[in-house]
Amino acid sequence: MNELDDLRTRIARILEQTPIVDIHTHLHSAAFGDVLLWGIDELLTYHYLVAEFFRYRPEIPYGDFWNLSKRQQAELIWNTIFVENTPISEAARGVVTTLHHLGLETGEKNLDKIRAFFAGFSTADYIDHVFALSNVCTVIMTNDSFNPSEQAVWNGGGPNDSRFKAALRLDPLLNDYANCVSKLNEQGFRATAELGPENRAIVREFLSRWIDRMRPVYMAVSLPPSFRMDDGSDRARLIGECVLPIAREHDLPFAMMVGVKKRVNPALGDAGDSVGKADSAVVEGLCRDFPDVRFLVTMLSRENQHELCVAARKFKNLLPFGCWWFLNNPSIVREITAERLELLGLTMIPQHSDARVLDQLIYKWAHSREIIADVLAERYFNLTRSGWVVTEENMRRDAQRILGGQLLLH
Ligand code: FIX
Ligand code: ZN
Repeated sequence: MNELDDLRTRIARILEQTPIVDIHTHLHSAAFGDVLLWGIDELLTYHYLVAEFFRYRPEIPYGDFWNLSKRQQAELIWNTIFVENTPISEAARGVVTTLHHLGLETGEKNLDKIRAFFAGFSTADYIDHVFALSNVCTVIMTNDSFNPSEQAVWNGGGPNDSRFKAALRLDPLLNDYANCVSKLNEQGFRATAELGPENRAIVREFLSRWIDRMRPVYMAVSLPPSFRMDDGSDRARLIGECVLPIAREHDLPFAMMVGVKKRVNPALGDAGDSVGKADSAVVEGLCRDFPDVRFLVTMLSRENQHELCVAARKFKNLLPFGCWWFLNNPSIVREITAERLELLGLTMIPQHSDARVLDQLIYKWAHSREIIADVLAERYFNLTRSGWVVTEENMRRDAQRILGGQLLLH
């Protein structure tokens, strides 16, 4: 085995042994009940696979598919992508990786036999099993303060599972304020459509109230490619005069996920969102104008990645994270991780899973650890060729920094 292969083997083992803090997921603890998705039928009906299914079966009307039960949808997707074709896409391979890591015989094509395996677990036991298999120690949820079922859990004391931490997600408030006013009123906040000084104070109070209740790791919002702060929009005013002052007051990072075009094909539901190149100057402007706020930023367009790295070199309060959504594919994760290490060293968070189904922690982190290990090995190898000594302890420290939450969780 040559030196690079040896390094790759060693760093891969270290990454496997490094407990992951997964900084963006759509997972919820068991306290949230059915909101937590897990098992083979949920894996197969993941919206990534729904989009791919319709490419194999374009003759099926969207409505006919959506009228099927979840089990029937899963059977259709299983037969189409996994039996009649080869599960070669990243989302499809992910299901195979997951079944393999769970110890199932991936040659088994009988879906009911696979279902029987999952039927043997309680939700609580399966959470423990998946966290152990994936070596994820903490997941940060996506929490919607306007969702009645979420409100019930938070009003009842919260997730009561330290592995699940909150993120206060602000999409309805920031991206559709006009339709959010009534929801604010329902919670006792006498907001109105006009964003005058009094109303902005009410929104700040709303944010503080939910921060006190959720104790979130950060506040977050997804933003379109057209996102601007100088367009006089409700969103710009709410971010500049409510969210960022509150972020400063509570010393909370603000996570901006920039570049999503919502529902370009509404018939696909969650699978109907797309991507567009955003203006990274807007991110730079916010980092410049709010130097005492920490910004977590991920951008959806591959074309924005290099600019985001350069922006992070200019602003120490900018922390790039993850290879989001359509970027979470080995060929692109490799490219992005390499340019981040080259431009930012260890001052970035290379990945998050965005898992919507608990079991996805297994494959998303197995696939990402493999790529990150490859790229890190090359960086270490280049150092050793110049006589630098890279010890196991160094590699463990570095892995902890970029994957163990050191950059985010104090
Ligand atoms: O805005 C988001 O958090 C996105 O990650 C989701 O809306 C998206 O559907 C997703 O799960 C991508 O992986
Ligand atoms: Zn997400």
